[in-house]
Amino acid sequence: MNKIAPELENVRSVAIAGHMRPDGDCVGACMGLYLYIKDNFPHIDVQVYLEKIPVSYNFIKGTEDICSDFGADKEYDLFIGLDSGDRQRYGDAVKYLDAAKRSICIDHHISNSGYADVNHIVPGASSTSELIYELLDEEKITNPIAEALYMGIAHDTGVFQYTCTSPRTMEIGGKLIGKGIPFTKILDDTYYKKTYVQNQITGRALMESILLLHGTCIASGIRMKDMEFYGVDTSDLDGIVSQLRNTKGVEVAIFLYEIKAQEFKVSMRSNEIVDVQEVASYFGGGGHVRAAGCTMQGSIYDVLNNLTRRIEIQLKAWENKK
Ligand SMILES: [Mn+2]
Repeated sequence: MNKIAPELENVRSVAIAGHMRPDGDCVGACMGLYLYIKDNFPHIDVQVYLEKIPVSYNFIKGTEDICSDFGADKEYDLFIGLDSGDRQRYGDAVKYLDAAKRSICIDHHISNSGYADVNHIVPGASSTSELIYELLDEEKITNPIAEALYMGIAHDTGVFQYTCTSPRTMEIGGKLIGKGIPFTKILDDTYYKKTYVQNQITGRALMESILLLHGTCIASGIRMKDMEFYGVDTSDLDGIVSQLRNTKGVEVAIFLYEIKAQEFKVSMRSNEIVDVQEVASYFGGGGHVRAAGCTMQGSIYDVLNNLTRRIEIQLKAWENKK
């Protein structure tokens, strides 16, 4: 697929959906594409399905049109699924994929199984928002579209820092900035600034972190009762794993949070050596080489034991290759 326009020929209704607990890239890509279709294909009935998004993203034009209730059945001519490596990631919105006459998936997860009729998957790309940028006609990218895509690219690259950032990513970032969008404010409001309780829970997670595998791995976890104590929900925990990764000497950071008794969501980040996507996939999850996640059962100690065993295999293999 080179451009999105030919895919929209003879299409009267489009559903756009992204993954559960939508992040900046997911929302940026969905909204960028949504606004583009609204602007350029006014005869198309287009609807975005996403779970509730962080309030700081509400400045993006059109977010008030997002449907977060997946109760109604509807058969769309075309379903466009974004930033989701597998069908389960859509949650209950997967029914719009199943019912649609045709489906397209646009994604950059290496673990993507290619579940749609047309699969545009570029694992090397920084973000789904970057892929969306390439599929649009540059001159038709308005400021609201540029704001959405810029937020998405910036979030998934750690503000143009992670290795997934290519010269092309920077070029696109430059083009979007060139449109005169308030990029400093976008980054401050959606990426850097934390609420007081978000900083408190991050502090707690850092304070209680432990070093494993001779200091090459750092791990921390938050239990449901801690979240209740601070009055936070899971979306308030987003920056913690990256903060853990910023520890000198550490190759892998692991952050766990309890979702029910003896069940944890696991986020992992690595610096240079360990493919955390391989580790996450082994336990039924997925993601990217330097950022991945999965869900695991057992006590915190069981979970950490199982994870570090897989990480150690990779560290030893790397050690032996040296
Ligand atoms: Mn993404």
